[in-house]
Amino acid sequence: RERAEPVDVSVCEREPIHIPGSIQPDAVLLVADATDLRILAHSANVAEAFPGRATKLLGCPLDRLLPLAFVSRLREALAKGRLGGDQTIADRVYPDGAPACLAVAHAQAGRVLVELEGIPDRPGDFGSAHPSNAGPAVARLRAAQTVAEAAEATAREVRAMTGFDSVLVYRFDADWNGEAIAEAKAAAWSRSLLGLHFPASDIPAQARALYLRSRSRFVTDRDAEPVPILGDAALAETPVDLTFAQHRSLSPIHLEYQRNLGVNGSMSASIIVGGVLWGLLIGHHRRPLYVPPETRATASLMAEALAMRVQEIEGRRLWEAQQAHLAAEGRLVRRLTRSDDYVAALTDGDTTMLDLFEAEGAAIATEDGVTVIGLTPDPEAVCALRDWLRATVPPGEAGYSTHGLSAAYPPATTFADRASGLAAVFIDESRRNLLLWFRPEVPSTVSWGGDPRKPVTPGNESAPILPRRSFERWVEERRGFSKPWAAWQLSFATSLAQVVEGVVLRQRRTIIELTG
Ligand code: BLA
Repeated sequence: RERAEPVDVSVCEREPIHIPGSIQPDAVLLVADATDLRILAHSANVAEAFPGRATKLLGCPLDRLLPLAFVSRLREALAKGRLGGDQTIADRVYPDGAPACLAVAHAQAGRVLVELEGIPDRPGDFGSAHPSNAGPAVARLRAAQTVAEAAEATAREVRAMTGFDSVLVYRFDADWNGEAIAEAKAAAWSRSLLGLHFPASDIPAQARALYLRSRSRFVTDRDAEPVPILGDAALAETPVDLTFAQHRSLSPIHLEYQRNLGVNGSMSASIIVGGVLWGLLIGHHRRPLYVPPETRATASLMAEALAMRVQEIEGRRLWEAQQAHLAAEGRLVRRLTRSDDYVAALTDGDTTMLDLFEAEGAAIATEDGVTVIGLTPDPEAVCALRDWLRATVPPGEAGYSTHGLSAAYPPATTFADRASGLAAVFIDESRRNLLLWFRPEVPSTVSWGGDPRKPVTPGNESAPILPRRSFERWVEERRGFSKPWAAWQLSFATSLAQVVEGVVLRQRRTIIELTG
């Protein structure tokens, strides 16, 4: 059954996922005041790490529970301001009467959080992790020459290290939709998500913001009961911020999503390129999967290594494209400065405007009319477009660009095959002269993991909305779009227009001198 009115997806963005009030049961959490290191709160399962100490822990100094050496390192790091966010202090601790633990501490919002994770002794059902040396894995990643190869190599290496049934590289687009661009999976799992696109609401804005700060998440068992954090009244006022806690309970709405996907144990590690969340390295397991701390750290490092490789590959490609453009622009500028006819200088000869910006067509509009080269709309249609641009582009803006012209300018529907993409820059302040570049439509199909117009199903009393249940391939035909323009192409176009303006002014001055 479907609801008639659209569901408000912003509900998803309002869930405060950094303060869920609980952790996953793999760990015990102690929360202390960062000034006096007295315990303010702890997870309800505290007896697992400290048998017999479960009561009257509130107010107790941290060093009554944890080794002095650990606490003094902690104090020192705090004093030096070296315990924020993803800076941690870790050590093995051996509490009385309890199994050995790995203790990891970090500070957040005036509190110190110590997560104690039992050194694993788990039923075979959980599958074993296979930590491997990260060195060779990074070397294979470095050998990749394209983003696709790098993503592929990372997925393969991380699956081998962690034992997930499937590891995916998920890449965001400019609108925060995403695509699974690489997949390494167990042959026995027939379901493949490779090449599928997913709507932005599947990973809401606050989650993306959190993932930019905190780099990885692991869920051992989707169905495990979260362990509440207990504390005094002050805790209810300011709940413990778990942004950087490794064992933060994930959003129940997202866990429902995982259920619908058939995923139990999971991982996601942030791939951050140039300060922006570029994508996620995602692990899926059909059963619960415990991934030990060293392997978790290595998998997160692989996401960072991928990010660096992507930055190298994309940076180099960008540099090469810009060098080629600078050379072509240089030739055009030389002709411009030697010519009295700027339109001719840009539209005939060995190098023309068509050598810029991967355009198939270009035009120059002046007071006298338009000159077109390559694949363009008719000159009359370009004149009408010029008038529309003059009227529409806000004053003060240097130009206009789109890769879906007919949505903004319906008459463009008739020439979508020639000009679905438009980049236009004004030459002079009066806007009488302008340069235009066109790109043809690239009809495409986008395969979505479920109908992107219905990202949710109506909820119930406890949850206003729920994730969709179906991830069946849903194919969208996209018409009226060209390949998108890059931001640098627009700024190069603007600077070319400035050069032309200089030349046009010089021509006018010459004419005035000659006639005056
Ligand atoms: C989080 N959603 C996530 C995460 C992923 C996805 C990877 C990160 C958390 C994790 O480590 O598992 C989505 N998983 C995907 C996608 C693929 C995949 C796209 O494997 C494709 C290959 N999600 C919804 C709706 C809501 C929602 C409708 O679909 C809200 C109503 C919420 N998703 C949601 C929230 C989180 C999330 C709140 C944050 C979970 C957390 O970190 O607590």
